[in-house]
Amino acid sequence: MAGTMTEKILHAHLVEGKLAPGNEVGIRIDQTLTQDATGTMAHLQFEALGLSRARTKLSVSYIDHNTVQVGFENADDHRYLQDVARKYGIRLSRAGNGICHQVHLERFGAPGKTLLGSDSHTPTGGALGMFAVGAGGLDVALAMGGEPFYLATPRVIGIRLMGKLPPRVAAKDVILEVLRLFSTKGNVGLVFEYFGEGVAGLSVPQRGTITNMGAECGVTTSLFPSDVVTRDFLRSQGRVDDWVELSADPEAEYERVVTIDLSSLEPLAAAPHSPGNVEPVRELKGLAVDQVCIGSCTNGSYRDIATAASILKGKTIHERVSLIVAPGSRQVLAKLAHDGYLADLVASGARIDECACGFCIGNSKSPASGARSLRTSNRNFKGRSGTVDAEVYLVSCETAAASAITGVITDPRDLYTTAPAVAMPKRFPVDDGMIIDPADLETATSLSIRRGPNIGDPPAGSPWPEDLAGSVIIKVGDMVTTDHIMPAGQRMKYRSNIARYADFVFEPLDPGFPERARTARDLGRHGIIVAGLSYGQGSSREHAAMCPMYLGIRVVIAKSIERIHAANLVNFGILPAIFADESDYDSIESGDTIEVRGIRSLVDEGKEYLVLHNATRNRDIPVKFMLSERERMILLAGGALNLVRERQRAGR
Ligand code: MIC
Ligand code: SF4
Repeated sequence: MAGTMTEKILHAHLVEGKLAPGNEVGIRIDQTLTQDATGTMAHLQFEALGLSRARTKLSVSYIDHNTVQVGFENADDHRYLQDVARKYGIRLSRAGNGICHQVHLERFGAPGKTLLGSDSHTPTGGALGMFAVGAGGLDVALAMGGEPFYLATPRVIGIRLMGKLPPRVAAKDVILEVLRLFSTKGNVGLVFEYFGEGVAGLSVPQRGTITNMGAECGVTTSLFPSDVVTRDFLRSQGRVDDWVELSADPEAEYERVVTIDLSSLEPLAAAPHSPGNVEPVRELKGLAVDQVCIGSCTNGSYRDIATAASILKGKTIHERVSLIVAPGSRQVLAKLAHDGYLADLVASGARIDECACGFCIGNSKSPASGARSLRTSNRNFKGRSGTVDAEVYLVSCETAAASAITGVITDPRDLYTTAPAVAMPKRFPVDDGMIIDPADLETATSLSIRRGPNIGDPPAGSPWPEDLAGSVIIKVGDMVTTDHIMPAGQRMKYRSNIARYADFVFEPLDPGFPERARTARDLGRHGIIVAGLSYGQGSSREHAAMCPMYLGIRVVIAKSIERIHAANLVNFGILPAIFADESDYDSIESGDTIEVRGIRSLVDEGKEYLVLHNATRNRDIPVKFMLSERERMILLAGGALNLVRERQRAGR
């Protein structure tokens, strides 16, 4: 049968269920990746499984997020991750080696393989034709333990690329165009597959920019075919043996095909405060710029930074602008230094930052109050930069560098006429000296693991009650992201200390939430969160479910919930319920008392609807939830870890 790339890869990795759109299937995971901010908890959960070794073909633990190290907490996490990796057969990419997605593309990703990562931008790997998916840390821990990864069979959208990008128009503008077409909501359960004659003109890093930011549309993943461009990239990394050719069959059936003519694109920007808020740069021209940040997993490749450097060459940045440049990996930095681009950047006045997430996650380089910051990263949610009233615009490296020179938002086509030609190197300086190999099995058994005082056990959930006696603790609006639920930035150092991190749940929206939730919990009430459309978009951080669980939350009722977050809620014993009638959102308020008799039995029986009784307003509110049998069991056990342990005790 003619198939899409998604069908081919899923078919080759299927271990449970039947591939049919929407149907839950279990797939074998070849590779996993974790990063330190989600990875410490993921590895604590992996340890809780009681295995002696990771069971994947390849698992890599990256240290790239929390590298600011104010206080001992981050360094303690790094040391813990290093010890755990050595003992359990996991490779460890040390702090300084680069951002997980960039390094994984360079050193490990391979066409046709499955990759599960505890980071929402794991789909970057789709640039190499791999099926790369982001998930919560617990799902990654289970995959490391050899368990299948479960997902609803995605529906595949074909994106046909025609033509060639005009000079000074970038891959970033392609994905911003995709975001303009698809927006950041309503794309749950979809995969984007790129095909068409325009694909051949895009290098692997350019493809990576596009697959990376598919995450902002909320799709499960995005894929490019594996072609000669892929082969040449792998060859330049000394890994040509990892190449296989892979593409969709010509007669493959897509749910829908959208055509983008690359030659008709122009520089675009995502204006504050959503990646979906896309406008042409020419319409923003002249707005004063205070900060420019170039780098991140979206635009941290050699090609990206070298392009910016060639625009900046021989110029000094505008006196209003602070320019930060963070190369995506140590390999990128080494190559920039070798080819002279680093010197051009330094001469222009750029502040060279570590090869890490840095500015992107808001734990450093926050802009001034009310400042306008142009960034080449992928998210501009309000406050994510670390400054609540900053205005962040997401742009290409070309637009960022041009604007750093002029001090105002600048269409790069107005600043320079000849496009800087950065050729893809035939050979990158390959040096895996900052990747630590695990110990052999025999040595591993005697190794101990050092844990700092900030590292606590994963919290245990309690089994579901028969009757729900609930209180609405908060009601939020549309498009509430996991950055709003569980802020990163300076709070991120508590990722491995749930009792402390829970003090900051909903901090950007309502700092009183944790206390109200605790009070309700201590009175024996079940906490409820009410939300609008697309709840939980953005980061994969499972803490946005784990910490609410810790505070006694049992149900989220929303107009819609994003894929990774919905899976995380189930993993931590929280029911993700959807209003059967969206207008009921208006008949429930914070503080309302919600009751359901026999809710446990209803879920257990496989019901997909239930009626919540709002006792405060004497109204019934029907909600629906689509849970597989596996998910129902997880929920009733009070979380996935409880279920796995129950099974282990029962010897299953
Ligand atoms: C992000 O870009 O929001 C992060 C930080 O990389 C997260 C992971 C995390 O919260 O640790 C993500 O994208 O999943
Ligand atoms: Fe790191 Fe930013 Fe990429 Fe997240 S989006 S992995 S914080 S660079």
